[in-house]
This record gives sequence, structure tokens and C-alpha cells, in this order.
Amino acid sequence: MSAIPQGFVEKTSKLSEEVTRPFPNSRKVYVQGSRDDLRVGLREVEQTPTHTDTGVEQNPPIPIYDTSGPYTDPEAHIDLMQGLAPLREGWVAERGDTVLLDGPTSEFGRRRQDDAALASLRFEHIRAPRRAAPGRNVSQMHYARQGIVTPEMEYVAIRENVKLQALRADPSYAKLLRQHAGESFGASLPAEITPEFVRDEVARGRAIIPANINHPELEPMIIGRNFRVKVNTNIGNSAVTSSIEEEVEKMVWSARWGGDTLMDLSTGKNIHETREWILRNAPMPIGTVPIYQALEKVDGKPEDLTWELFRDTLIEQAEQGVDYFTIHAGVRLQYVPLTADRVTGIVSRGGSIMAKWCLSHHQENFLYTHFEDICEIMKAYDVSFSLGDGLRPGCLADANDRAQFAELETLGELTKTAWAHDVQVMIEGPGHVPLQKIKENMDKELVDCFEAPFYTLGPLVTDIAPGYDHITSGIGAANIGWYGTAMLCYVTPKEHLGLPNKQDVRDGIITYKIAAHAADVAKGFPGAQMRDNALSKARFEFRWEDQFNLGLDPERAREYHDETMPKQAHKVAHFCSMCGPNFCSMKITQDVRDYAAKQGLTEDEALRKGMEEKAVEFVKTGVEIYKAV
Ligand code: IRN
Ligand code: FE2
Repeated sequence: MSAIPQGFVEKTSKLSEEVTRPFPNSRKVYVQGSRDDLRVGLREVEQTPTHTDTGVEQNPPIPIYDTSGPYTDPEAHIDLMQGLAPLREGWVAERGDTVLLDGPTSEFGRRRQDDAALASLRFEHIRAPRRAAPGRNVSQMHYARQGIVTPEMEYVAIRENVKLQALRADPSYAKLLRQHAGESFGASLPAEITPEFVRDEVARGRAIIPANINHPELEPMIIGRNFRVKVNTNIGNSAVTSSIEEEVEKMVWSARWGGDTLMDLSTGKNIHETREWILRNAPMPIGTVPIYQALEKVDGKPEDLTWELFRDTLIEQAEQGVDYFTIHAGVRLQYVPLTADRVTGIVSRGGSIMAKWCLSHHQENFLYTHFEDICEIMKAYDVSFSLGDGLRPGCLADANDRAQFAELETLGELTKTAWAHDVQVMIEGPGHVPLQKIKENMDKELVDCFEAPFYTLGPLVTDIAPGYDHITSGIGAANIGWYGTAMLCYVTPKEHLGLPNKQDVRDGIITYKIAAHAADVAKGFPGAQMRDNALSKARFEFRWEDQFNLGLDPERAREYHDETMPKQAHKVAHFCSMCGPNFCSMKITQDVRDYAAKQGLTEDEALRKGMEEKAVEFVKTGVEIYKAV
């Protein structure tokens, strides 16, 4: 069991500096929505000016979609003991369709609350939970289908746009906004995201806004293929390692590097308390796999699981504020034999638990038979379904087989049932899939699951690189994201090998931000390429600081640059240590342009003439260049 350090409470009032220090040359800015209490946080990277022969040209600040919440706002007052400010509390209350409960209504939740032995671990300021008033449905989908634009919907519209309207009107951004129309594989991207567009996408089930009414600290975000591709991260202690405070710090760390949502997959002893600390301090949606905790409650014996115990676990977690549940309801009894000939059988934890239950009782999966009962719980708190892929392939050899696709078809059937209750749904996907078999996965999901958002784990495109599976899966993620997957579940370098540490989490997230962003650019998401264009301009002009700061990981970029050229003077050098001063193509291009301007030649002529001259120069200086490097 995880050892809980003495004095946990004192320690957690402080986060380590490395998880909260502001990004270099960045400012937190807030875009005001239609009401006072609706302000959307973005990050703006300030740039240095360009110095030309004729003068100084200002470079505009670049706004960036920001997942870090108040943690990177130097003005925010954060006390982990109090939790984040409950932004959405007013929005939820004023809808007038909920009741405030006295305390947890789940049996397990009540027991934990009354257990004196847990006092030192417990989050102090537990708010009384809410639930839908009798006969009411509080899901965003329900409001959307009635034509109501909620503050949550407006919030995500502003967030997705990162000030696009204002930027278009400002001539200094014109060049940076240049972007080629991408191939969007059936997505219908608007020129700009409006609150009404958000409402419509949620109403049709093509996007979800995971936002439990008991998670008012949440900064709403949206998952759907007509929006920016999102990244999910997983954290969680296991029986062998890590404590509550480490989990809270990992959550903030995940938010810092760009994790859009986070799943708490803890399986240790204090799951309930860990989750409370995470939720109260989490600006992003939190997901769980409730069957993991249910299994803990029956001492790890799947055959002892019952619907009643599972139901209590769902209510316990919904009242804490979990925003989405992975439910492995598609693992039907009849599909289990389909995995018999597989190379790696069932690799999903949840899938294997349910398969074991089905076989030992020789009964249909109770998540399947009780699916409508689960829907009743989901709509009373607005918890979204993440329909689990319990039969996903665990290796290339098993990809796209009958077991996998049979389950996917069942997930489609369950999607329809959930939608009949106005409950939000996304669909989990593979796994391990070779490149040439990826597109079939996306196409089939769209047809079988009626365009409900797809949320995939990678996929890993090869099995031969343990230690590098953030890369094997990042390649698959970029591809499937481009085809239309709405959210990518990150994989760290420790996949298949061990529990990731902080650095692994960072490397996994950055890898997935690359995949997600590559997909946004390829799809032609409005404004997505602006950051690439700005960074490239900075690179071309040797504005090193701007190049670092506009990157996904400014700290790493600076570190690598400084390994060989650490001096402040090098930050204005017109070369780096890769090519040295005389072989820098960017510098040569600039010389060519200057030369053309001076000689009154076209760039083409100048290029030819200039290159001839450069050739002579290189022959002369080549020897010294190698020495210089
Ligand atoms: C995402 C897509 N397919 C699976 N996932 C994630 O895998 C899921 O959301 C959860 O975080 C994790 C573990 O799932 P299993 O192994 O219990 O299926
Ligand atoms: Fe795997």
C-alpha cells in the first residue's frame, strides 16, 4: 500500500516551483464573455521586435489555448487546502434544476466521511453535493437539445477561438494567420466557433462537454472532431508506489504541459481521498474507471462484483464530481471466446475484469444489462460516458479483428441508448494498430457509433520499441487525429514497463500535443497554424528567445540550445552550433534577399548569383568552419 507521509496536509499547501513557475515571456490574459462571471483564460507569448536595416518591426503577442488553469497565473491565489475557486457554482445553481444534498448519498461515501481514522487524509472543505431535482436531467446534451446555450457552451466557443476574431482584424497578424485549407476527412469546420455551433454539435452528439455539476472548479472544454484535438493524460497510484501528494502534483504538472483532461486510475488504498484532493484542485475534467475501485471493494476478486456495489461506486464518484466514466459495457459474454486465438488476448484492465466476471457467472455483463440504470445516474449529475474498449487489440497481430469490431458495434448500440436519455458519450478506441489499418478504425467508428467522438489510446503503430512507446503511439495518434479522432489518450515512454514518473509524463504529453496539433493543422482548424508561422518567423530571424518561448516546451528548447552556446550573446547570434556561422541556410537566404534588394535583382537571379559567390566563399573557409563547430 502507498505510504501516506506524515504531515501530508501541511505539505500540500505548497506545490513545487517547477510545476507552477510561469512560462517565459508569457502573460495570462482573460477574454470576457457575455456575463461578468464568464472569463476565459488564455496564454499570450510576448515577442521581441525584428531589427531590419531600415528600422524596427514589432512582432505581435501570440495567444495560445491554455490548459494550465490558475496555476500559471501569478495573480491567482491558490491554496490546495481550499481548492480552486468554484467558477461554475453560480451557473449550475441558477439553472434551478438541482437539489443540494446534506452529504454523500452513497453508502461508501458516507462511511469514508464518518471514518475518524481518515481525518488526516481528508480534504477539509468538502462541499455538499448536488443532484438533479426529481424528474430533471442536467446534462449539457439535454440543454443543447432544448436549444439552450449554457455558459459552458459559450466558454468553450471563446476558448477554441483563441481570439481569432480580434486577430483577423489586426493587420500585424495577417501574415501569421496564413494557412492552407487542410483535408478534413468529413469534418465540417466552420470559419469560427460560435456558441450556437457548440450547442448544435453537442445536441447531435458529435461533441461532448464533460462537466459534472459537482465539479464547479472546472474550466469547461469540448471534445469533438470539429474542435481542436484534445489530449488525455492518466495518473494514478498503484498498490506499490506513489502517494496522494504526488498525485496532486502530477495533476498540476499535466495541466502545465497541456493535458486537456486527466484520468485518475488509482488502485491503491485511499482512492476516495486521493480523488477528492485531485478534483477540488483540478481545472480540467477528471475521468475514472469506476470498476477499478469496485474491484478494490471486493478485494480484487472480479467474480464477487455485483451491480449493487458498482452502482454505489458510481454514485460515490458522481457526487465527488468525476466528469466522465469509462464503462466497459461492450464486453459481452458472447465476444469473450473471440479473443481465444489472439496473440495478446485481452489487454484492457477493465475488459479483463468484466470478461472474468462474465465467464465465472456465465452471465451477460452487468454493465450491459444495467446500462439504462447507469444512464439514470449519469444524467442526474451530468457525467459523460467514455464507452470502454475492453477488447482493444494489444498488438499489431490482433488489430481490427472480429472481437474488436464486434465490441465497437455494441458501443454504437449503447450510444443510441445513452442518447435516448440525453447522456453525453464518447467512444474509446485502440490500442495497437499498424499504420495501414488505422483509417478503417476511424471510418467504422463514425458509421457504427453515429459520429460520437472517438477517443483513442495511441494507437501504437509497431510493437518493437519498448522504452519509446510515446513515439510509436504518437505516430498513430497523429494519423488517427487527422482522420477525425477527437481526443488522444497519451502514452508515456514507460508504457509496458512501469509507472511513469514526472519526466515521463512531460515527455508523453508533449509528444501528444505534437500529434494533436499536427492533426489540427492538417484539418485546417481555423488559426491553428498561426503558432507555427510565428515560430518559424522567429527562427528565420534568429530571435532565439521567441523561438524557445513559442514552442511546446520552452524549457527543453533553451536547455538544448544552451548546451553548446550558453552565453547571453549567443541569443542574438545568427547561427547555432548545428551548422556553425557560415553554413546556416537561413542566414544565407537572408543574405540573398539583402543582396537582391541592393542589386535590384529578382530573388531568383540573386539566388543563383549569390549562391555562386557563396560557393567560392565556402571553399575558402570550409576548413575553419569545421574547427569552429
Ligand atoms: C482510451 C482509449 N482506450 C482506452 N483508453 C484509456 O485506457 C481509458 O480511458 C483509461 O484511461 C485507460 C485504461 O483502460 P482499460 O485498460 O481499463 O481499458
Ligand atoms: Fe500495449
